[in-house]
Amino acid sequence: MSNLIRGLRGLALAMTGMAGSFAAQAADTMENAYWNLPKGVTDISNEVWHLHMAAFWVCVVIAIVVFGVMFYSIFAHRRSKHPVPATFHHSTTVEIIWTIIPFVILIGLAVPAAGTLIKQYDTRNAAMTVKITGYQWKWQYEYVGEGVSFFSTLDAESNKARQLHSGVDPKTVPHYLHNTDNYLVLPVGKKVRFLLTSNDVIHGWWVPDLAIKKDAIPGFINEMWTQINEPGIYRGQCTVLCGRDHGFMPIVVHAMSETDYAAWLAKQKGGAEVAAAAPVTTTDAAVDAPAAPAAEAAPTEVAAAAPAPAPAAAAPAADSKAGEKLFLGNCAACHQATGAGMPPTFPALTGSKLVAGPIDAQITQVLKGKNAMPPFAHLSDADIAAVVTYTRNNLGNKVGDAATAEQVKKLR
Ligand code: HEC
Ligand SMILES: [Cu+2]
Repeated sequence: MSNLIRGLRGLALAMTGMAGSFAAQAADTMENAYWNLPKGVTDISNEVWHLHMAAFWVCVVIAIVVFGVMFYSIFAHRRSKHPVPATFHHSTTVEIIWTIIPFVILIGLAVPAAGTLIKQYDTRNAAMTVKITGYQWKWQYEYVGEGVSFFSTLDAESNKARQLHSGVDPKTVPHYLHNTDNYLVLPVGKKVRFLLTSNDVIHGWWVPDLAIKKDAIPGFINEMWTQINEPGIYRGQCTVLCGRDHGFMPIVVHAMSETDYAAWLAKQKGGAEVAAAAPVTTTDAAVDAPAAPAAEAAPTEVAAAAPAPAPAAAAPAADSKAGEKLFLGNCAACHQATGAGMPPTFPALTGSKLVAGPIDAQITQVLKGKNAMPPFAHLSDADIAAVVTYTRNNLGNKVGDAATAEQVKKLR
């Protein structure tokens, strides 16, 4: 007898143990599954994840109950068993019950969801602000009040692999279409406010690990915020169909410790100051200067304000790395990395009459755009000069002259 009890108790223990470990395993799978919403790295993203799971399990239970009753009824009351249907109708009690239960479920989901939503919208007391501007097809990040600003475009490797007949297997490219040239660097443990807008069409800024997703709308400024708990690299992308290259404007956030962030910021500022102080004419020189690694990332105002006398000193930098980078980031999507273009819509720059002709005409076209070519006025004078110089002395062209930042400034 006591043996039987002991045996039963053992069995019961084993069963609860199994159920417990199964539940733990299921919970673990849900947390780490690539197909589920990621739990993310902020308090808000954790709250969002738990809300999502709560709603999911409520749906699972409702589905089991509703389909259970339905299938049971279909089977148990089939016509072969009950040829004469029952004639009852209308039950006030049942109607009240099936109104109250969903009402309670909805309130039960809405109350915590509203709490999280209110927190998500509370952008007060932020330690810093980053202005994000969407462009076709890149993002600009401005560290408000810091004088640091830069563009973030698809990384060169992904960009190369995505070209038609590139011969590069995208599977060999790390983080294919999910990598950028410049990361948005943020400190962990600090509340960061974002001001989100767009320069052309509606874009959407989305980083799942931060549980942030909002539209960037021209003429409007949307606000959002985050406070990242763990250092790391978090990837996202534009989520609003924003034109032909919508799929090629990823987002990469690099969260680092406060001290690392401070060092990074100081470096960016140092670079900008060097660029502003350097008495250079050709942007190639400014951007290529080893002392100014962040010159491309320098805010437009700083670059434009650079004292730049001595125009004659400009030498065509035929192998300008900065010009090449700008070309790959801004122009290669249409004109191809080789300059071959995609005729008839996107003309070749190799052997182009405009490129071989007067430099002012080419600068103007890059500034103002023409037909299907968008304007690039958002680039700094220095950057436009660099990219124009690049096209005139590379891609099979040998014009031999160089554009200067002042020329660009005059033609704006
Ligand atoms: C979205 C596609 C697109 C991008 C990006 C683009 N262009 Fe163009 N580009 C065009 C189109 C389309 C034309 C032809 C315009 C026309 O004449 O109707 C053109 C024409 C040109 C021409 C004149 C070619 C000729 O012989 O007619 C030059 C030079 C040029 N682009 C330079 C650039 C530079 C420099 C950049 C990067 C800063 C750039 N383009 C980015 C689409 C683009
Ligand atoms: Cu977009």
